[in-house]
Amino acid sequence: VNIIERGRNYGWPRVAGFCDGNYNGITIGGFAVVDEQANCATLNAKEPLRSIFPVINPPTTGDFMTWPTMAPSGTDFYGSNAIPGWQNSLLIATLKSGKIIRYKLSNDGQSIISDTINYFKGLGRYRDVAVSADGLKIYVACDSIGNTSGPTGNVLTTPPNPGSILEFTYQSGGSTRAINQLLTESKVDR
Ligand SMILES: [Ca+2]
Repeated sequence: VNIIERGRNYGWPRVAGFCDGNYNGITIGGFAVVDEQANCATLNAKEPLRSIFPVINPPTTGDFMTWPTMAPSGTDFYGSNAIPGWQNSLLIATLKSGKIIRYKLSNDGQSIISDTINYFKGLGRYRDVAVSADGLKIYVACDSIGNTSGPTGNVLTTPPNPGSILEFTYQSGGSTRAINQLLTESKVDR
């Protein structure tokens, strides 16, 4: 999670997360990261507010589930005051162990002031998240296939709710639950 600034570089695939060297010697996105700190300097890379979570000692082999990053995908901003405590939050969909992550932002939106808060956790691959105009419903687009674009592609397992939009409705005083599968398409745009 980062703040876009003109003229800065955001690193991938020469930098993963912070400029901490944790991917030195690892190939990511088809690019061999020899010296992450040097890449940061060369690129004028801007370090993130939060990194979701490339590990300190990433594995060089193995299937995608051994890679601890949550594989963030689509995001939306929650600006409503409909759900208590949620106003001014960033919502992020993740592809691996599907979940919606919420980060509470500072009033000026320049920093994250919460831990990584998880919702709707399941086995689906969540491609995108959107909020209804009244702030009471959260919509989640699910991937239609399990395949990935990285070196660990060719996952043949079909994820739950393939090609569907899930609707979650906030109920005051209760918990959020998936109550409707609104529509099923042959494929959600990737
Ligand atoms: Ca790093």
